[in-house]
Amino acid sequence: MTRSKDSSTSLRIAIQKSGRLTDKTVDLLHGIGIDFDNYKRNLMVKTRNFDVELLLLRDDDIPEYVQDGVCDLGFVGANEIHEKEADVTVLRGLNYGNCRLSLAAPKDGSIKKPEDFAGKTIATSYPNITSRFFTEKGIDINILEISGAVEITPQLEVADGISDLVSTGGTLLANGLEEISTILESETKLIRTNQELSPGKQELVEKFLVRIDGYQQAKQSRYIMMNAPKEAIKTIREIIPSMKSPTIVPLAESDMVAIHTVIPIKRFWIVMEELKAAGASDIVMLPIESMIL
Ligand code: PRT
Ligand code: ZN
Repeated sequence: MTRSKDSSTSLRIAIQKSGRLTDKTVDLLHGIGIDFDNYKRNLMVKTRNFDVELLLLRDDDIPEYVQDGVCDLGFVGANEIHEKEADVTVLRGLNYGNCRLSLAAPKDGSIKKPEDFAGKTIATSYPNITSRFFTEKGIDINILEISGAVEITPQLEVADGISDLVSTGGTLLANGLEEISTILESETKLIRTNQELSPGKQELVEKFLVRIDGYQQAKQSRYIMMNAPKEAIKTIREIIPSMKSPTIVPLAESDMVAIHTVIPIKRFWIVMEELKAAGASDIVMLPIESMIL
């Protein structure tokens, strides 16, 4: 289904129509200033302020649509990219939709490691990834390919174990299964077609990436403000690994200053106690919309 080259000038982006990735992908697109609505009712949506059209698809179909150039970019889980063995380029990992494809078996059974699956039947919606895993280990298994409710197959005695996506592990637990081994770690990826893009489209891809990077960077950072005695500035600057030099503003009380800076969110919780010990007070942390470095 390869699209004839450059049949449109808009960048065509595939996203999941309705599922676990949809809300976060839509939030991300809105977050980088791409406006659209009615995506729940339509299969194709034009955006208002960026030369992009969105194609709303089942996640399973996204790798192939991007591979074939029907869509230029796509947002989809690494699990689907690997399962479809899609010939695409991963541009960014997006750190949502995180999960893992794992082998699991009945808790009270005899299967405790991958080798114990030899000669057994594994139910899965990921036959390719699962077969490759066992082939690489030289272990013969039988695959039962099913599209849903994989976790109940051992209870129904149609499979000895399963290979399925896990995030919290609650579903395995509820079905009397235990995780044996992780086959693949997954997150949502932004993928690009390997078909040639026109210079105009390539430029749009680059602009899109700048926005995504700004958004990602902002999500991981916080703007923090605090008051501190002047003599604590040196110590506080050593504690805060700020982006550039922090902003220091004098306060009405002549021996006090306000210090403003940007800090990785993970770091904030580590250094907060140190900041207080150094004399900082009234520490305020604010989310950042976007950050273009
Ligand atoms: O209709 P369409 O084909 O588009 O959607 P879908 O039903 O095939 O997929 P969907 O929306 O369920 O998942 C979309 C993507 O989300 C997956 O391809 C993964 O990349 C990602 N993802 C992240 C997950 C999970 N976490 C997840 N936990 N996909 C599925 N699950 C299921 C899993 O299959 C199992 O049934 O959740 C259950 C386990 O969850 P825990 O939390 O109990 O471990
Ligand atoms: Zn699917």
